[in-house]
Amino acid sequence: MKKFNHVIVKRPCRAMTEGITSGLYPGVPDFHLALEQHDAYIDALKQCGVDVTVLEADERFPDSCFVEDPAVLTKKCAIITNPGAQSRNGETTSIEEAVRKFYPEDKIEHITSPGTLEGGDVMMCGNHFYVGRSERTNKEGIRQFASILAKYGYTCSEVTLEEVLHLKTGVNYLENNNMLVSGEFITKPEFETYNKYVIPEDEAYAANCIWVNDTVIVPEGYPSVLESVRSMGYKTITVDTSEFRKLDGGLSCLSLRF
Ligand code: CIR
Repeated sequence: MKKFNHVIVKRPCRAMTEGITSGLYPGVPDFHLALEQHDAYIDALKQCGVDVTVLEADERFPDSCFVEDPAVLTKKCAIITNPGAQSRNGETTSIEEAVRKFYPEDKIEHITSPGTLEGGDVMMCGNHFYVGRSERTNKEGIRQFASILAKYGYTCSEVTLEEVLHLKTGVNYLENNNMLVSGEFITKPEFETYNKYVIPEDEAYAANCIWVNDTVIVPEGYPSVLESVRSMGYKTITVDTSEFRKLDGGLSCLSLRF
């Protein structure tokens, strides 16, 4: 099934060494290795049949390669978010410029203060969107998001989270009713009706895989997740994300797929 035609990514900047980190995966990112890993990520996406728009690095924003957070792109509209992380808030300007090439002006919506929302907290399952209420995404942000989505015929519901940065740090939808769940998301009632694949604790990082047109990109180094995803019948590609992981970034954070 071809669902996505376009992808936007942004090159990592040298300042990524000062990006936000919880310290869960220790170490300072190696910028040159990050660039190589980013190249491989772009290659993997191209193999999934999408065109890839590559935005230039922006040294003003250390975390700006994680383009998933400043926007949510749907079939019918683009929503420019209002990132809850102060140091990331200005990332929206250049993302909006990029998004304008794909969406008409009247289909570009905004989350505004005091609402905050980051795209990593948004998981699209068909026409329904789950939104994590996190340290980055607040109640007012979710209220605005839901009312924007309603205009376009989409529905939305809130998921509480306590243990992880963003919703998609711990749960990801692979289409065909298949969902990868880890940690606090394993027992959430809202995911009961999906075919849940439980991620072992020692491979928790790999809950963040991405489905792109029937191929699933899996982070390198997580054999049991890779095997589970293959057993679901998907073609897989692995990409090493070790340098982004040091900043709590996963595969989904590195692109906007639409
Ligand atoms: C941050 O803390 O904002 C970045 N270091 C990582 C962002 C990861 N993005 C995502 O999960 N969508």
